[in-house]
Amino acid sequence: MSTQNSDLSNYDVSKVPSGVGLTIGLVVSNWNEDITESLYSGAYDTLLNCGVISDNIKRIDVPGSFELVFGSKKMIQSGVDVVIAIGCVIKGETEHFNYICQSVSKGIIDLNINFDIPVVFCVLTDNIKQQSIDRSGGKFGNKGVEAAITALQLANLN
Ligand code: DLZ
Repeated sequence: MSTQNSDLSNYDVSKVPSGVGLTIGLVVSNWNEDITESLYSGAYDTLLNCGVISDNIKRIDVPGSFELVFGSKKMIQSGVDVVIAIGCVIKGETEHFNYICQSVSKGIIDLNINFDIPVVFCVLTDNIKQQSIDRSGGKFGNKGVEAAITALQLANLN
């Protein structure tokens, strides 16, 4: 779904399920770190705003998006209520982009099928860096904010 010309990160906190009492795991890829840190901040601030306490927001760092699946599995096993996998893959000159994007999306689907703890996909898959900037606190909002809201909705299902 395209986010062109829209900022989907404005939310009404009264319509988001409360985060009070929840423990949330954020798994952060260090590739394109400036982008993933902005996504992390967007998610973290949103969780706080929706009632999650800072002590209940856990963080694991992984080297790149390919490792988000393993990091998310470890986070699930640590006993959190929901996981957000944060990454940014930017297309280069080779096929690497396709392999990483397919691996991480398929891996996160597998985790969602095999565990009862939801894992939210907060991975930007962009052609150029400007598209990532626009979606990590720029003109198209912050996908970290949207991922945090999705996480609270999924935790509420459980
Ligand atoms: C190797 C690689 C490349 C080329 N590009 C990215 C990228 O744009 N975003 C990202 O998150 N990670 C990238 N990586 C690193 C891989 O995800 C992974 O960390 C390595 O292949 C080691 O398994």
